[in-house]
Amino acid sequence: MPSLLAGKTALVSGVANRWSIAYACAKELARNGASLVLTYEGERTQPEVEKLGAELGNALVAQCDVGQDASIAALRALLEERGVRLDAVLHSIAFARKEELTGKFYATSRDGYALALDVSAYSLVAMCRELRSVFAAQASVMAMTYLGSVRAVPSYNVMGVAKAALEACVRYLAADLGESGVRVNAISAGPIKTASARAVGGFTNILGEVAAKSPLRRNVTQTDVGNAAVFLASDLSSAITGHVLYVDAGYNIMGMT
Ligand code: 0WD
Repeated sequence: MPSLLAGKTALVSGVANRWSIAYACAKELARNGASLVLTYEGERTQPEVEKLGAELGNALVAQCDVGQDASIAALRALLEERGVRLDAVLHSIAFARKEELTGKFYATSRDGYALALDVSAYSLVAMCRELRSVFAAQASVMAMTYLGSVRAVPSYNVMGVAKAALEACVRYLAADLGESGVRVNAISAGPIKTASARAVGGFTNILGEVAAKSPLRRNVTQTDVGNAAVFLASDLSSAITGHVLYVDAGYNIMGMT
């Protein structure tokens, strides 16, 4: 079988543990021939990410707190020093305070709103700006989003607003970076039980709704999303940019069921 990503290097952010969507993406990217750079937020996640990085074939593991420009710049310096050029970059990071992910959206605090948008959306802009100098020609940047960006999903609240901003950032970045051959896309994944997802109030109901009402009558797996990441990282998607690719068993197309 020809390796779709042979000779390419992919940086994957947002691996926290084995259930992280980013971990499945890293696994599928590696299985299709990519060399990996995995980033972790801080000391809390470092040991697990180092362990998973070793399992995935000696990935280069580095710290990057996307809430800090200096941390992203330090990552760039490390990549420059090692002579690493990035053919693919996956942003798989989001954060909102747990109390903002339940109850009424209008209860969102000013600083909770700013924090959610900073970590979950602005960070993609900062990553693209700071890492641009280590992008390979025709690099593919991908960000993980969710339907709550375009529909009001109970409890998703401020994270829906952050995902709307993230998707808009994808379009503006695609417009900016296209002239250098760089593509920027989002994957809108269906709900998957991960540590972050469990913070959303009533998450089990969301899973049940998709299983019952999506055209394919099932939920998606981390591997479904990983396969889409392989496609977007590969030359098979060479003319696709600024796009939101739904990997949700078709749930987003449904009106009344
Ligand atoms: O249903 C789901 N799980 C969906 C998730 C459906 C559709 C989209 N997504 C999105 C999320 O919003 C996020 O953008 O996919 C992305 C990955 O989410 P995940 O795999 O569900 O969540 P998780 O395994 O918790 O990984 C997210 C990680 C954080 O994990 P913890 O559990 O430690 O909060 O994002 C990382 C962190 O490791 N993260 C950061 N990394 C660097 N700098 C930062 C930061 N400032 N903040 C959080």
